Amino acid sequence: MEKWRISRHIVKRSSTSLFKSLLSTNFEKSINTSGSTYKSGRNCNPYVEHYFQCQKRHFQTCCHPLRDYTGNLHASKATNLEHICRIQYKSFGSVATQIQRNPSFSTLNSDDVDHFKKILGEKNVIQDEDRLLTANVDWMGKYKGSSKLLLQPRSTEEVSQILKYCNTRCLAVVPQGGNTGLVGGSVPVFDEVIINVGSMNHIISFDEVSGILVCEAGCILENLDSFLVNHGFMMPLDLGAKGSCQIGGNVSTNAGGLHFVRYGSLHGNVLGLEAVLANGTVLDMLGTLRKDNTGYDLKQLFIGSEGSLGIATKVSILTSPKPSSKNLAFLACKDYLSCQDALDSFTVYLQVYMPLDVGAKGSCQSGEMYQQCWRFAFGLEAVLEMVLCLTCLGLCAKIIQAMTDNSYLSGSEGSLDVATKFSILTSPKPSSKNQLFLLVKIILAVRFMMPLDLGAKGSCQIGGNVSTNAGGLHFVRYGSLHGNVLGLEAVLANGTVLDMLGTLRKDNTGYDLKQLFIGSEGSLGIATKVSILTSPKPSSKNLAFLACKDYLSCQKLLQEAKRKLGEILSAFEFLDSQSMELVLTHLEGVRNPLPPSIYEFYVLIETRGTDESYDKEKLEAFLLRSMEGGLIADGVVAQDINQASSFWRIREGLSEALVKAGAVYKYDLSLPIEKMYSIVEEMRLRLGQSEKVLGYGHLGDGNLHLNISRPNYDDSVLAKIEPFVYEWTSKHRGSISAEHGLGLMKANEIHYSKSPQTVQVMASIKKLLDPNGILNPYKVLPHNILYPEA
Ligand code: FAD
Ligand code: 2HG
Ligand code: ZN
Repeated sequence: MEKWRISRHIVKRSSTSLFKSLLSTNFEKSINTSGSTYKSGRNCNPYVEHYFQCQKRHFQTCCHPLRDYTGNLHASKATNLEHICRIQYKSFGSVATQIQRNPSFSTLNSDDVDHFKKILGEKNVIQDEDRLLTANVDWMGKYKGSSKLLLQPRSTEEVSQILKYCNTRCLAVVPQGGNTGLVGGSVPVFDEVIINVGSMNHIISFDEVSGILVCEAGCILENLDSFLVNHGFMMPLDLGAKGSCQIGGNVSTNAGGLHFVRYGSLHGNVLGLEAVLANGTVLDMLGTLRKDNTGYDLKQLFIGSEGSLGIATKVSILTSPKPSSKNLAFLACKDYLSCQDALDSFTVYLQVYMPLDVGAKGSCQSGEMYQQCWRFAFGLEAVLEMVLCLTCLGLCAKIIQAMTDNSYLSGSEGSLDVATKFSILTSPKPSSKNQLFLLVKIILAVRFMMPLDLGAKGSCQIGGNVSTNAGGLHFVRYGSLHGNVLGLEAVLANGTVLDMLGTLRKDNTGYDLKQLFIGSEGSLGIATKVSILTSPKPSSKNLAFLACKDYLSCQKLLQEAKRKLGEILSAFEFLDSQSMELVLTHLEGVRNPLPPSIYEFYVLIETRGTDESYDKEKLEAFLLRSMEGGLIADGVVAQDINQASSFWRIREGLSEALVKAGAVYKYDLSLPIEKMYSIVEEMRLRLGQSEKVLGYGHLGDGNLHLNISRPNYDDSVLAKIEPFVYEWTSKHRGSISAEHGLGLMKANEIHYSKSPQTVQVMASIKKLLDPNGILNPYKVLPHNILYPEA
């Protein structure tokens, strides 16, 4: 008999019966028919409600007595100073003796200080001893430098001027954020000039439709989260130091935090970055697009580079809608093996019987207790993840097919199947390695799936997917390959094999070089092995095929779907009437699901979850409300897998239909969602009635596929399309290649989406890795940069 403690009630029963009992009594769902709130659980606990209203956690550990260098030292200064010096002497002395100050660095002089005062003004050039002491010592009081100068720039331009000067004077610098780092990275080792961007703490913009936040690097994480709460969003990142750490510091250390298991790595969530290089060059990579495949994703190199490649000055980040329900369980186990077993069965239980977001509801009775539980950071969902190492790239198509579940639940896959899965997974632990292997294989076959799915899945290879950073149909749910590829093996132009084939979910040891290869289109090396994080296979899927009267309704529907369907929303695709007509004309066997009329727009909404009735209820409630609100003109929900496949065929078959129709001018654009369809309309006006202009794509990702279909290619038509389409996209801060890459077609157009400085750095990287330019020549980079003498 196990002892289970749930809040103040002590319940004694076996784990299985507890699960059953929770299932039957505690986790009943109820839909508030009067409107918007969905409640789930034992009861609506006032403490929990209070918690949601007043969420600030009080982490005493955040308030280091010495950290506030912008203000005065606290009263206990003397005691703390002693403490720090003592620790410093004990712990750091031995390390310091092993490091010699680089003699080529200059020593700060009064002319330098005067110069900085000219750039920053007197008050942002700090020489005050107390404030310097705080900035010289790390959060643990373990590492202490002896810098004589702290600089507080207020803009990117000031950071650039500082670095330009330091570079020419050969003055070493240390970038510093909230100084909460735990590896001695944020403080000087000797007399480096400290540059703290804490004064750059403005929110630049926030888009409530996409959830994209753009801010300066000195913003404190907790402040950003508080700002977002008022808009119904939250930061994807949460960590104990949030009251002090800065977003620039988070990005530079590629911080993981407490919700990594759910929201993933900053490599997936950071959409853009502005960074200043050592020589003062400002690299503007501050895109706000969910998808942008125009060349090397350089910002990825800076994520986790710990201030050694440049100073992050601005960040754009994808935030998440704030969940309306949260639960937390705090459990006791007698030994580590029990922890693993408990995790196994609990995970299976949660996955099979529970929608993910109702987790361990009922276990946590008060906001205070919730906070206490979190201190132990017990990652219940961790075992939901399974790393699949695909060593044979050619197998991708088959693996994607094998792993992509085709079962749309409509009664065809019932409780028997669920029960079977449950019994497989709760079988006693296998005693030999072989059995374990077998079990893992079963789990892979039954429970996991590729995060990527695209129309070309029958032919494309995983190496190609990674090299093009393919997006696909479920990007909205599973995110970018930058977040899902855990490891890569690549062969460089000179034959060197780069083994970056880790299978770790987290690895912050240096520059994440594999990120450079993701989306580099074969121009930096040949990908030979990939390890990829796969997702638990959903046991329930639903698909709705809807008609909307105008583009505005599609946008509003997306906004509502993100809010109301939350974590189960797995695809939001759209096509216009011209696209529908083309598919109906050129693809055999395709029928209009909503006859007899053709509507202006069609939207496909797919949900994926773990609880059939819950997911269905959620989708139906959402559809009903949207219909009543006039966002949906007509619609149908797939009743079985055949119907679902026939709906998907319409969307996925568009590329094929276009090829069958004749010549096609193809553009793959990322644009702010509200602007996305305007380019289609403008193109129609520009080309006139005789040309077929089609708009479709991944609305959920802000990714438009603009296609001009005609019987034959004609240069005079092309001249009307290009460069107009690129100029228009650039003017609206879009990307000229959202997910297909640049290839040969757009190599010379890269400047529409990347700054000249960024293209230069890309060219330097290309030269470093492929000095003779033998890999995929004439692609990706502009010809005048690759072959200046030609
Ligand atoms: P290839 O086409 O063979 O190569 C693409 C690029 O990657 C080339 O530059 C090549 O040199 C390089 N490359 C290939 N393999 C390697 C390797 N092992 N190492 C280094 N470089 C390599 N794309 C999307 O993003 N989303 C979609 O939804 C989508 N749907 C599609 C639907 C259809 C019907 C079709 C025909 C295409 C679609 N695509 C889509 C485009 C295409 O399928 C993707 O770009 C895919 O990722 C390419 O993979 P591949 O194996 O076919 O690569
Ligand atoms: C898709 O989303 C593919 O279907 C292909 O990316 C897009 O052919 C196209 O324009
Ligand atoms: Zn696409």
